[in-house]
Amino acid sequence: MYTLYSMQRSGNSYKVRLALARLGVPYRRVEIDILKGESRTPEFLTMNPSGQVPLLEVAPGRHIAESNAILWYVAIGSRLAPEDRIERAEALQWMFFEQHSLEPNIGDAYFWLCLIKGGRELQSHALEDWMENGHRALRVMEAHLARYDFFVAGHFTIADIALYAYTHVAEQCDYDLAGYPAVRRWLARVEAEPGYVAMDWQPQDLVAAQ
Ligand SMILES: N[C@@H](CCC(=O)N[C@@H](CS)C(=O)NCC(=O)O)C(=O)O
Repeated sequence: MYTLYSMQRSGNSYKVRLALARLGVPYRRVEIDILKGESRTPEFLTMNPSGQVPLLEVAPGRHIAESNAILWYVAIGSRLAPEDRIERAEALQWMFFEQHSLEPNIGDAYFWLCLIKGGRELQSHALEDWMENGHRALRVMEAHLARYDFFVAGHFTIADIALYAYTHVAEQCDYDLAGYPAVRRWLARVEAEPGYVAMDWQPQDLVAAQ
């Protein structure tokens, strides 16, 4: 059985929980509180030198880091991971876009504005850039979703999961989605997918952090 090192309010961790729920794959979840430095202990760094969650143990001593790599690992062989050569490249294209255009802006805004007490004041110098660049990413998504129901392959895939994680919390951290009707319709489509779980959903077998 997989062991997932995850933090409940981490969007990157949520991607993996959402994929595993959709796939119906059972796993042990270890809650890691990054705010208490639990991803920076010597034990954790041995498993993931980046000191970040999510991290998936796929076999004893074999760990995969990076949320979008984990999505590929768990989804290959299912309808969530396109097999067609072009569609696979398109999924990768959107997942790289998520990591360089969406997550560093909306993800950082979410972290500092929603998870860190006093974060707004601490990061006031960065807010303007996060807003400008986050809206730029949302405009790219809006243009695509005005033409297509999902990002790739005409159906729900790991590209949607990757992009959903931080887009669905954007309004909690100052991004007004009123001007993105296609993005809002897509968020609702993702939420209507079978096996959908919300960010605060937890599997039963929680294991205490070591
Ligand atoms: N590119 C990585 C980013 C992972 C990441 O930023 N994780 C955050 C939580 S969302 C973390 O563990 N931060 C703790 C730290 O950097 O000390 C991914 O997609 O998994």
